[in-house]
Amino acid sequence: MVAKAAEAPRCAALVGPYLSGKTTLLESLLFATGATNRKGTAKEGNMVGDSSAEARARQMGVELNCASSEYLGERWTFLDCPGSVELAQEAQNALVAADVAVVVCEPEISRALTLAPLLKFLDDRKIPHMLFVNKMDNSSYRVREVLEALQAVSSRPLVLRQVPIREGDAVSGYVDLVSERAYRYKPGQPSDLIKMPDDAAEREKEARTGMLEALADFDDTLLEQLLEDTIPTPQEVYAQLTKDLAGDLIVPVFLGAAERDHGVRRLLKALRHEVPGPAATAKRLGIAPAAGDTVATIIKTYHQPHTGKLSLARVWAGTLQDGMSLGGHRVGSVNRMTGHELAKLGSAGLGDVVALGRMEQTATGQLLTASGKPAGTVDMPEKLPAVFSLAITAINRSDEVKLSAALTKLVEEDPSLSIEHNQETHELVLWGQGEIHLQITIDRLRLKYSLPVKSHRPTVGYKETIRHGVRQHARHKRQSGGHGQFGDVHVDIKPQPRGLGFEFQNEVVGGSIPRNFIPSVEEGVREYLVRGPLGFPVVDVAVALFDGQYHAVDSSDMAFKTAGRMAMSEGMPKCGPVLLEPIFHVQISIPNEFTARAHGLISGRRGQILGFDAKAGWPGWDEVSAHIPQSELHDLIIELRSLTLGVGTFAWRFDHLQELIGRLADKVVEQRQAALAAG
Ligand SMILES: Nc1nc2c(ncn2[C@@H]2O[C@H](COP(=O)(O)OP(=O)(O)OP(=O)(O)O)[C@@H](O)[C@H]2O)c(=O)[nH]1
Ligand SMILES: [Mg+2]
Repeated sequence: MVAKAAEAPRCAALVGPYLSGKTTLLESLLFATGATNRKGTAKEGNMVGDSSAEARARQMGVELNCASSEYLGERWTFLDCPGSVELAQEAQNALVAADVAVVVCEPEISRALTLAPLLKFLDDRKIPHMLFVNKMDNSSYRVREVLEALQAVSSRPLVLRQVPIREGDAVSGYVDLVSERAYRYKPGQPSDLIKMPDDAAEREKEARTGMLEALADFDDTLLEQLLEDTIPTPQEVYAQLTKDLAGDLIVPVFLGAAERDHGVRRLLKALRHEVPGPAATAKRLGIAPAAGDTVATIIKTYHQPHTGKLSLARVWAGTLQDGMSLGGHRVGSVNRMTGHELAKLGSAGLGDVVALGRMEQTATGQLLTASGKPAGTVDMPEKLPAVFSLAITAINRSDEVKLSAALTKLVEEDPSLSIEHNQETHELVLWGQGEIHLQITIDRLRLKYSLPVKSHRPTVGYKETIRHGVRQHARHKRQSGGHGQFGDVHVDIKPQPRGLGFEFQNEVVGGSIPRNFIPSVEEGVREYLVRGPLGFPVVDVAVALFDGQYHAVDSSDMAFKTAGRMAMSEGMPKCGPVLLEPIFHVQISIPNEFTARAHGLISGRRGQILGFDAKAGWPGWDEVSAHIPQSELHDLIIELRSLTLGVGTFAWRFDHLQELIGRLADKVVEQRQAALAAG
């Protein structure tokens, strides 16, 4: 074979479902390429990835781990992404900058569906990707069955590249379907070439034919060769595989066990020979650098206690250097990142993934150039809509200002997190992708920023209104020393149709109250409405001021405001106050095998199903729309995920307020009264 010219540094994102073995695979890749000389394990908590306290405590990936290594003279950056559905934004952002995605999954038929959203994301964006079926050391299924289950969730043909060699129950090696060579795994070392075992030969032939037929669908020459029974050369097959991967026409499938280093060197070889380089990726993304310009995208922002802000960037053109200006801001430093460790590089070029120090003004998703001229736009994944929330309060009151600053940093690191200062409930609410997502955030506040917080379920936005009206008279009169206070009002309080809000009308005739005092009456009325007889903000009420009296000396704005408020607090309890609960429009999205369960979930939460339909662009998925009370939404995502292998999700918006009566309403009012009494 002709020696191949070294490629520019390439980047592979390791993605896939929760706990499929991505971080273990990274550990094995770093070991196999000589970047480390000792392998850590998930159990011991000493892998290069997952080094933060939050990750160790949970034995799961909580953020993007970046590490780089050299394999046969070529530089690779691996972006090990967390697999939890609650941290999907992290993986999506990383995938945009990668030349290839290695989708790590388990040989477990019942969980194949968990790959569906990820594979769809990759295919929608035509990101070249391969599957690495991990944990083959511990599988009770045949590869063919696993492949069938996986094919059901992939819109692109899966092309098996290896068949396993089994000795007893254990997988001891593999046959490569292009070279038709058999290998026996050797822990920590390259596999041994062995003679093709007899019992593998037949499976090999059949699988190889399947592979060639899949490729022939995209190449007429290969199709002719197959029809004429001509055997294509390995070079021809590799060339076709490379072309089809780059175009996201096929998904090659490799087998292995990262924990035992099985299949990891084979995977590395495929990466080396078949993955497109950064120039091709830039072109796919629509990045068009001006001649001589330096162009980079920010794929992740970190705030580290010792190093400050770090912007992880992929270079698409030119050279990045310490101290230069990028996007109008000074690059503090150019570093290589390995887990949480940084090494000063000074400069980086096409394809490199580097951590840029102290670029305070830059944000994840930005495409920056040295010249400041645009180089196209990178279509970053949309911010994932929030589906879970918690209200938080600093345990130490004096921490409140610091808390705001820390949360700003956490949101910069994690775009799927957001903060709301709720004006009505006066709560500070964290919004995110699930309970684990927010607990990780709360851990970070405590561990990274020394800010312990308490969290609780956010208050539901109950309101109240009235059923019927009343005419109410109120007089505020006080005689104390010099100036007295005098205000006298007659108001007509009436319910309004739902959604019309509050209305104030001045119907005073003949000057029984001078004009200039009228706004004060309205002010007093509005002040009252913040908390009605049941304890909640009052809506959909009309108040008409139709009569009153005043005193030439003692009347004042203050006195009329007080009279207005008094009229309301005396009148409103007589108007049949009733609780209103917020009802949300919710659109649940699930694979259609779970549609019946979604219906059950909705009725179990006092919801009303409005209809369901096939989800546009998602073959095999449904969308169920419903009205569900806000008080039932808090943990909806938790139950929905547990019913749907984690893939179900929903979108929501406020729809309307609806009367709530009976035991549920009594309980809500009781709790509110108790909370108000407790201050
Ligand atoms: N039997 C077996 N177990 C493995 C293998 N690779 C990983 N594991 C185990 O799978 C578990 C998860 O491994 P990780 O590497 O942390 O998985 P991950 O995909 O990075 O997890 P997240 O980042 O949290 O999604 C650990 O208990 C590993 O020991 C393998 O090849 N065989
Ligand atoms: Mg991981």
